[in-house]
Amino acid sequence: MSDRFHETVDRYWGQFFEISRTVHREQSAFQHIQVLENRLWGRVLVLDGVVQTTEADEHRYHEALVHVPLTSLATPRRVLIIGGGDGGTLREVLKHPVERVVMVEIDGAVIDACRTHMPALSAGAFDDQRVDLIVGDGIAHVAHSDETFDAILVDSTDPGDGAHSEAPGGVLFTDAFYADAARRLSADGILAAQHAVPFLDGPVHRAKAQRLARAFALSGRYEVPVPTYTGGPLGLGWGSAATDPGAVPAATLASRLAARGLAGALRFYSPARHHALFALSADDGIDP
Ligand code: AG3
Repeated sequence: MSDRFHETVDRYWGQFFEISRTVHREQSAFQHIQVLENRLWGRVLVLDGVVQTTEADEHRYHEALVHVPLTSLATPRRVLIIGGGDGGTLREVLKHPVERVVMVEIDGAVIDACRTHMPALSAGAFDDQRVDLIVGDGIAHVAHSDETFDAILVDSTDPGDGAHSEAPGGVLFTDAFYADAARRLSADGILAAQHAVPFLDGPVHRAKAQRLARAFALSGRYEVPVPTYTGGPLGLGWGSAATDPGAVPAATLASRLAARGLAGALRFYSPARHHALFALSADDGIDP
């Protein structure tokens, strides 16, 4: 029998992958990094035992994290990515007519592993002239930089509070971080952040939503179905002083996509999908 990788995201339940090949395995200064190969999903990035992204379904997550906020904005010019070491978020951001993207990833080893072993994720994005790549602490950057951005995208490991509270992503979800991030946004700018799987991790997701509500005049959440994230759709949170991404009319989204050369060019995201992602049910672990 071939080797199996068992995910450790939940204590009581999970998933396994047949490993056709272990491509890379390393303990970095921050976390355990694996790139595995599976016949169904292609290469799989695993950090501290949790599946982060696979070649076959990564586009769903990255398109939802990026195109929901960026298509909700009339003129997104400057974007800050916190995390995102695999490059998928950066690749999607660069499809918009942005002028500058600052990406702050704490673990250079993730960037190197993904550029080498999962090059389709970044697809050359790290070489784009518009990109300023910083290997460093995103929290410190947001606290100390005085640059403002039209969008801030938090593409991290899970927010924690449970089995993975020690993960480097956990510290990105404090009141202080969101307050600093709110100061770094332009007047109509939007922050979007991954917030783990609500059905499995309801209390964590609810706590993050409450923090967003304290830091931003407008805030809310949406969800994206990604097959290799177990336990139901992945939750995302958003915050803004002035733009509600769930309330932008489909016709506006469609004309922006067309003006940016993106109509029909994306695999998952569309104006209809945009609004579908905001249609939440009461049983997702959030609403008591
Ligand atoms: N970051 C989000 C991974 C979420 C996994 N969590 C889970 N299955 N509970 C992905 C990084 C991709 N750029």
